[in-house]
Amino acid sequence: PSVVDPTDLKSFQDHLKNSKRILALLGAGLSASSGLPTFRGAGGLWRTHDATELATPEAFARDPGLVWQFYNYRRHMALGAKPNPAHYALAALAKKRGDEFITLSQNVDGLSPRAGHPAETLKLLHGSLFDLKCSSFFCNHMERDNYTDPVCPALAIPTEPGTDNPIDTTAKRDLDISNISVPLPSIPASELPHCPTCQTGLIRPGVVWFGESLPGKVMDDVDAFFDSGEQVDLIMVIGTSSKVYPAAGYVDDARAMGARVAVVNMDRRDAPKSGMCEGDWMFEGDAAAILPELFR
Ligand code: BJW
Repeated sequence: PSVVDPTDLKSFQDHLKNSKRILALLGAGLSASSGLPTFRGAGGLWRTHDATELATPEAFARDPGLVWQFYNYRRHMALGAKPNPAHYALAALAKKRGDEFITLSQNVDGLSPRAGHPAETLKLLHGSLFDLKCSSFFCNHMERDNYTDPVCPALAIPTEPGTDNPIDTTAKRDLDISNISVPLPSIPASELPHCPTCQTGLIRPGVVWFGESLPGKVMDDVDAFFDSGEQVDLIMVIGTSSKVYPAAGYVDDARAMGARVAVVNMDRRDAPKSGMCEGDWMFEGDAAAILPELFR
């Protein structure tokens, strides 16, 4: 492409209009202005824990009550949050462009579906907070769209008297699981939800933790998009730090098929790993303000 200003709205809009195969890769920054914290950087802590350290099978095996408190809290916050203008702008674009456009979302908060994003072209790479599955290796139990809050009575979140505001216990409890000398407030496994199918396994959130495979059907759909061999015209990388694979790798896959890259992020240092190339765009700021402009 000829030399373009990486912040030029018009050249992006022209390219979007002329693009036939388009991808969007979404991350937690998309939902930041809906009030949901991101994983890394400011807001990346839950109580005293690094959020990414709780998103592992090892953390769940060690202390399922702690991990469930984290996910139950996130379910509660996501249910109370509303999709923002960025979710709606993407949903409208998806409706308009049909199967020319697929959205690969790392988000588990349910806000894109609630904004009306068509399910057929929304690929939830990391599952959903509202899917529940059995943690037993031998059991396939899975329940979709469970919005029970709290997920079980033992996980009820204390609220400020007379309000629905969850009490912020950050300062009041030290829950550092990496330091066993700190007494842990624990919820015994017997009080957590158990699998109705096998009766023995603990129920866990239907999200993808580190070291786990992404959902098979989702991977098949994404592979089919890339393996068709057809040119990809554009990938939009929105509100993600591009640090987690395989999601972050889709940018290079799209580039290899001819795509130009448009990044929307509060922080320009979080450009994809392959860096910025000639012809790419970088729109720095809040996705909720930028996307409605980009898709106007
Ligand atoms: C705004 C904003 C605003 C803020 N507007 N922007 C290749 C190389 C190296 C390692 C690996 C590799 N392949 C696989 C791995 C291992 C691992 C991995 O990637 N590790 C890296 C950390 C190095 N990957 C996996 O384990 C994956 N599984 C896998 O590959 O299976 C095969 C396999 C198995 C075993 C061995 C090897 C291979 C699974 C990854 C699952 C990730 N799960 C989580 C938790 C999901 C459940 C939950 O929600 O709790 O997914 S971790 C967490 O990170 C979550 C997110 O989806 C994901 C990405 O984070 P995201 O969305 O980018 O958020 P942030 O916070 O990082 O960034 C927010 C951004 O928004 C920032 O840039 C802000 O600036 C910006 N922002 N406000 C616009 N208003």
